[in-house]
Amino acid sequence: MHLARFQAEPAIFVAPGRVNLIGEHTDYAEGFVMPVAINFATLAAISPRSDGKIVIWAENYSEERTFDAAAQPVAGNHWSDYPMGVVSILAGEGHKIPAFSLSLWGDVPLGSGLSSSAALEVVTALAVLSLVGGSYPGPVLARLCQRVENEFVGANCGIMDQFISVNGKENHALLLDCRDLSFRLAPIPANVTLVIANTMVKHSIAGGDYKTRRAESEAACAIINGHRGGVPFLRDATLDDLAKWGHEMEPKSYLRAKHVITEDLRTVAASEALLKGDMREVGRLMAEAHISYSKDFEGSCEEADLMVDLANDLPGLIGARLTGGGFGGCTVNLVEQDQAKAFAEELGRRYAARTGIVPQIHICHASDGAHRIG
Ligand code: GAF
Repeated sequence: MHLARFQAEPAIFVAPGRVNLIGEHTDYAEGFVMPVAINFATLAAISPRSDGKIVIWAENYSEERTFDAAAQPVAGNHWSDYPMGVVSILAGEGHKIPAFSLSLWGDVPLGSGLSSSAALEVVTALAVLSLVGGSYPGPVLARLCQRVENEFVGANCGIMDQFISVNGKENHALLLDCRDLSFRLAPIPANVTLVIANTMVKHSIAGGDYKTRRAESEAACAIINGHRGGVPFLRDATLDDLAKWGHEMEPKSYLRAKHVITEDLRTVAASEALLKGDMREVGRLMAEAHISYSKDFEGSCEEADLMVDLANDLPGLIGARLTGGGFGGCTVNLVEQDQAKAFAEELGRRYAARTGIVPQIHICHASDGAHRIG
């Protein structure tokens, strides 16, 4: 398609979406997360131009946008904010941005909490860097793409989504320490499958709820820090701190902090269990994490709670929870491989019968992070 549209042979890159097994709303608190890159991805084809323009074609929207390569891009609440945000951040890092044609295509379902925007940022960054002859270590590239969200798009997200899109590994989950960006890979056993169930309730991190939850949890952290210092982030807080000073917090702040503090503990425990191949324990921790996300963090919604409940007694289930930024989107289910097809069909049938909404249910596997494919 790129060749036909732009009459130029492109370099082609891919960056995956992600599902998070456990560790929700802990990344911006410098805590732990355990995501997996999935086999839904965004592709970018890029070739140089000689007319001083940046022309971006988005196949999914059947839309083309043109920019002046020498001008400072401005956000416009449009899909092109993501690629142009990358251009802006890379220019700020001292790269001279050339004129180019970029074609984009993706199958990460939009607004479903599977990080379609992180995949778009990461794939664009790789494509543009290939033209300017630049490269960064994975964690640095992820940080640059996070800055696209924080500084250009205006979404106050953490590092998880960009990090896993860059650094994911086939058949593995990645335990990330969001403080120093060190990580460990834990193999997902060959007889275990990821079943991702889309509630079809749209998710967005640009909206107010994500921001409010983050602010509430940070307010609790400030109270603890005011007492004993050395707690700039909830990563540094303990349940003991909550017991001592929780009564000074707004009730909602207390609950948000309780979720984040316990979620960090669960995430580290889940990664150790996964490394030992103790899937029963991983599943138990996922179930606990969902309850905490729903009840304490109030980050779920009726449909996602229902999707988790409906999965709970299905044959083959290891663990189920709402994944990603929350308030809609997808649940992630770890399921024994030989049961996965029947599990997906029955879950879809049950959910449709209860809600009247036909969900999309995907049987997925852990994939490699972003790379060049052509
Ligand atoms: C969204 C954000 F982009 C992540 O940084 C993370 O905070 C997640 O929500 C919640 O765990 O995906």
